[in-house]
Amino acid sequence: MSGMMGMDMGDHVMQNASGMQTMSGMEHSKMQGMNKPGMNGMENSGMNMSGNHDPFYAPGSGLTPKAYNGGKFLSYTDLRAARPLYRNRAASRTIELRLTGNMERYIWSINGVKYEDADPIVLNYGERVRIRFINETMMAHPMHLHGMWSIIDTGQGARNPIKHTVSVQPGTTTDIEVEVDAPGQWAFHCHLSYHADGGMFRKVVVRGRPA
Ligand SMILES: [Cu+2]
Repeated sequence: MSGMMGMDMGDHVMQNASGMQTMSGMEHSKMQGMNKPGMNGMENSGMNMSGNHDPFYAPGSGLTPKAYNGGKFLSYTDLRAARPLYRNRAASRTIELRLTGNMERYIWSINGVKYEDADPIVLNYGERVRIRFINETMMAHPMHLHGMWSIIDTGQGARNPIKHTVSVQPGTTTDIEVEVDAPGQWAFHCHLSYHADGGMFRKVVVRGRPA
């Protein structure tokens, strides 16, 4: 993995994958424009102001699909809820989930901890939380939270798209929000079965219930 990471993603992400460096939330939010070699110089400036970069794919990674024959490649930025499912409100907190692993050793985890060693993620009934996926690996991870909807933040407020499973592309950061409206215990995992089985899996416990 270190070879691939060094080639395609640069030291910035590699350091994080090894757990040697902790970044602030603000720095994380800037990661999507910073994680390839050659981004340290002039070309970095204005990356997100150019208007034609899709934030759900790492710029310059070579991993953004292209549409041919005059077609348009669609992404989450093209989705829009037909009608709002929830009222639009701010999340009360952010839970950061780094999608971590090692492709050579085929180890998969969240925040560097595999399922069997991890504590459950505790949510409170009635709250709205933001979940920030930071994909530090070179694979896409389709993350599936059972029991509740994943609202992808594409900047459309109440019209943000609502999904069961959210694919987080390599080297990118993707924010979702969750209206915690389902008491009980839920699975939360990468939907590649061999990743889930390897440890990219969490139990979510929703405390409380409707009054
Ligand atoms: Cu995965």
